[in-house]
Order: sequence, then C-alpha cells, then structure tokens
Amino acid sequence: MNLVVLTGAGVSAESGVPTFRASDGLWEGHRVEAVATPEGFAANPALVQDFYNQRRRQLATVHPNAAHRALADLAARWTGEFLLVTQNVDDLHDRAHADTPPAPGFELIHMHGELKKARCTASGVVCDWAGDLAPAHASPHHPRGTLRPHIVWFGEIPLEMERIEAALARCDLFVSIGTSGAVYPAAGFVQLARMAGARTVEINLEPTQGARLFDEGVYGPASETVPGFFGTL
Ligand code: BV8
Repeated sequence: MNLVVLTGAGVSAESGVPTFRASDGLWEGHRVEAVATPEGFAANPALVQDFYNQRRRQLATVHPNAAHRALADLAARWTGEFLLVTQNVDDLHDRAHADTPPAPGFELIHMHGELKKARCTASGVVCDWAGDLAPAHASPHHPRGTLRPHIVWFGEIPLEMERIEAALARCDLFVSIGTSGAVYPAAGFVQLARMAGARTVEINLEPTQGARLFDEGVYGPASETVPGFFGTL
C-alpha cells in the first residue's frame, strides 16, 4: 500500500513550536507580507533575517514529540512507498527519523524549505546553516551572492512538486496532519489523492475548513491521535 502523509504546524505544536494562525501564532505581530515574501525580504532584509534567526535558534530548545516518533516508527516498518511531505521548516521530523532509521520506501520532503539551510541568491546553491544570517550575508558560493533563508515564501514555487504530485497520483491512503488547509498548493493535495482513488483522512486538533473533502476525520492533540491512528495500520 502506498501512503502519503502531509504535515503542518500542528504536528510540532506540542513540541513548543508556535503555529501560524492560532491566537498566539507566528503571524501575530508580523504582517505575513513583511516576513514571508520575497518583496518583504528585499524591502527589509534585517527584519526577515531576524524573524528566521529567532526561529532557527529556537530549534535547539525543542524536541520531536510522540506524533513525530509515531511517524518514524511507521516509516521503519512500512513495506510500501511512504512519502512524508511537510510544510514545516523545523527539523523535528528529520530528528525523529534519524533516531529510528526508515525502511527503503520512505522519503521526507520539506516542500516549504528548511530553517537549517541557507540559499545563495546568485548561484542558488543550498547549504546547511545552523547559525544566524546577517541582513546581507556574503555567500561563500558566489562573489556577488548573499545568503537568504532556504524557505519558500508566498509567491514562490514550493519544492519537489513533481515528486509530490507523482506520489499523490499513485497513493492508496492520504493523511493530512495538523494543517489548517489555508495555503496552496498543499491544501489541494487531498483533491489529487481523491482523484487517485485514495482513502483520505484528516487528523487535526479540530475540523478544518477543508474537513468535508476528507473521507474521515480524527480530532484531538497530535501526540495522541497520530500514535493512535498509525498504531492500527
Ligand atoms: C505558490 C514560509 C505557485 C515558511 C509559508 C488566492 C487563492 C488561493 C491561493 C493563493 C491566492 N493568492 C495566492 C495564493 C497562493 C499562496 C497561498 O496559498 N496563499 C494563501 C494564504 C491564500 N501560496 C503560495 O504562494 C505558494 N506558492 O502557490 O506558487 C505555484 C504552485 C504550484 C506549482 C507551481 C507554482 C507558497 C506557499 C508557501 C508559503 N510559505 N511559510 C515559514 O515561514 O514557515 S506558508 C506557512 O503556512 C507555513 O509554511 C505553514 O506550513 C503553512 C501552512 O500553515 P499550517 O502549517 O497549516 O499552520 P496553521 O497555523 O495555519 O494551522 C495549524 C493547524 O494545526 C490548525 O489547523 C490547528 O487546528 C492545528 N493544531 C494546532 N495544535 C495542534 C493541532 N493539530 C493537532 N495537534 C495539535 N496539538
């Protein structure tokens, strides 16, 4: 059986990583356009680098939770194809799978980029990056380049879309976990899975605006609902 799982900020919430659209969410105090668009970065690189520097620093203080670990346990024993697509830019899935090595059919894709990577604005080269980035951080990859966060901002094309769409076209089960379904193209993945004839399940704290698009819904905190659901698979 081929499985595609999509995760959003809700899967990391119980690890202490703030979500975006909750009352205490990340977008509070920031206009999305100012901190998560190429125009915002061009207009005020210091503000945007600081927004991501703060979040990159916070990674040292958070850890994978039971939901991340349940997905890693599943990936270790899954015999079919298992694509885990995350909209999250934290490294909590990566750390959970590093602790529990996955079976060969598993793949993790960060479709909106990663906090712990930087990208050269001139060459496009992506490199690991754990520290802060300065407003105009000289790039080691190109004499005229600077380093920006390796993050997909609004108006930019998400990463690995062909691989994601190919996996959705042949999946038997699609599970969306901890995402509000507010951002495209991720919010449209359930429709692609339905067109492929897959069983579709929404796992979230509460029903989302797209709940009616799913065959089933499982509601509650991810640290409980994710182990519960995947423990039966
Ligand atoms: C693109 C940067 C073209 C990384 C992010 C008009 C209509 C439709 C679409 C558009 C439109 N105008 C513009 C668009 C396109 C736009 C878009 O969708 N805009 C929206 C706002 C309308 N999209 C884009 O620009 C994308 N690019 O379309 O390019 C294209 C497309 C395909 C092919 C070719 C070309 C780029 C989108 C990426 C933007 N970058 N962030 C960062 O800073 O982190 S988006 C941002 O929102 C994050 O990446 C985040 O991942 C994403 C989604 O948010 P969620 O993860 O869902 O988080 P949220 O807070 O919303 O929800 C949390 C959920 O968890 C809630 O449901 C809550 O109930 C639940 N929860 C909370 N606690 C728990 C829990 N669940 C379980 N347990 C808990 N404990």
